[in-house]
Amino acid sequence: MSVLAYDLGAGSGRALLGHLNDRGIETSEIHRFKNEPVKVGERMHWDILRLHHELLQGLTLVKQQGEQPESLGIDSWGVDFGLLGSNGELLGNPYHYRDTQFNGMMDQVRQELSSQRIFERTGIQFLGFNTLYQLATLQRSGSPLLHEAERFLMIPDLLRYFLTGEAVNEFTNATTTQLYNPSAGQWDSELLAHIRISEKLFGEAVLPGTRVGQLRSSICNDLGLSPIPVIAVAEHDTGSAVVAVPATERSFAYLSCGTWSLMGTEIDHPAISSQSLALNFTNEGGAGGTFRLLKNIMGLWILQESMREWDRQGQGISYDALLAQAEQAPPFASLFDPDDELFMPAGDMTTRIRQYCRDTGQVVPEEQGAIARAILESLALKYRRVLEWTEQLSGQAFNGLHMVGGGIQNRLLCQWTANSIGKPVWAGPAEGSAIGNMAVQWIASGAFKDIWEARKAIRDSFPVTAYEPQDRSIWEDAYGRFLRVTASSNSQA
Ligand code: LRH
Repeated sequence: MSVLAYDLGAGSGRALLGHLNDRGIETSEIHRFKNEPVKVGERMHWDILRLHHELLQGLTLVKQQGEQPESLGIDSWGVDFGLLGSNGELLGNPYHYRDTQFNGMMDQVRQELSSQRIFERTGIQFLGFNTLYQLATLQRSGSPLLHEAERFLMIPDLLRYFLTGEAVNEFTNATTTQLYNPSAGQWDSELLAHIRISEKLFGEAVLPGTRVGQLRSSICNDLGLSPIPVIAVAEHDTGSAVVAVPATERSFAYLSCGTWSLMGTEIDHPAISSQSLALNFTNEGGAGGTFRLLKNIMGLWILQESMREWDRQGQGISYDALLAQAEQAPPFASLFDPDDELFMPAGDMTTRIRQYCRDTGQVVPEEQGAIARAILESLALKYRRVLEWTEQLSGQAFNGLHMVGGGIQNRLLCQWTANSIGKPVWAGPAEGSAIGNMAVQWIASGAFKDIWEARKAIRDSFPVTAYEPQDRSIWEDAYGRFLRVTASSNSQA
């Protein structure tokens, strides 16, 4: 029972084959490729055709290994999209959500419609790059794309369309747009009308696990493959990652840890309340009728951008060496709110960290190790804040935190997170999104009854590392300082 999962993250994309047999799930990486945005002038784009090429390359390698997967699925980050014209071809290269052209639009639309109204209709947190504000920007700046567009597809929908010829929207990603009304189970006419985007661009959003065509015959012929069914998985990568959380208890807290840190809990119905709005929590659609009550935290982006900056300056350092230096740097010298808007754009990250520390009267970190330490401690402390909010909003008390995603390879971050929250951290699996992607394919084929059966198989198949909290009183003190320093930071709650 092999399935193929494509998972496109910031930085890299991967094709993984998953085998399900009596011993459980085994995965093997077939293909790994770059997924780097391309800047043209001031605009930042997806290199979408290159990615399509890499997906085909993955299939070629699958074939060379003598495999014939029973199905395939694609997941990637939310909010970004492509538009098709009347001839069914892609119009332009999709924009990347970190493109600065979208800056400021969220405040404008919130003023016009009120936050309550948008939140009541969608349950989605306010992030300046949500599709709602991306589309409003294009409309208000007179983008010619919208004159021509006949169909709106999120990135995994689009890549799936390239593979199958079927243009179909998928539910988990649809909810990330802040244009989908989960109570009504459809795209929100009022919000679309307000930003003057035609409802005709949108199709019914199918649930994760829906079969949406098969690999085009031209691709099968070129590659010598038999037709492969294509499944709309939980195409939002966070949705896939949470499917892969190896929880035993029904109510659990998770942290999907990669470029972004997504922390929250799984719920059955959107929790749309004045408290969730005030804390800027979201209710994203998940697989198996679930929702994710969670909050975005800026995540390892800040560290990754710092490392890219050092590379550009010829001061590149390996991840392992950097973490070793961070461990040696003085503790809690410089704390900041990772979610301050200051840290959202790409570029001179270390300058901005130093500026924040200077402005808040703290030690200004100079060395690479000191900067890395400041980032990781600040993230761990922010995790505590958001975990407390998650408990408050959900009325649950969690006895530990599940961490999944590539960020768990950072053992320092896992340990410091346990120290900060004062509860155990259970880390694994690292390839959360790809494994959740596979799990939904196996649910679709009937190999698993539901996500709980899938989670049991994941628990039995992948190692989970437990981190017990240490140094509690030092971290308690640091948390008090963190709250004071970050009280006036410029973040969405
Ligand atoms: C994580 C993620 C997150 C979104 C962001 C754009 O990869 O999908 O859930 O908010 O990217």
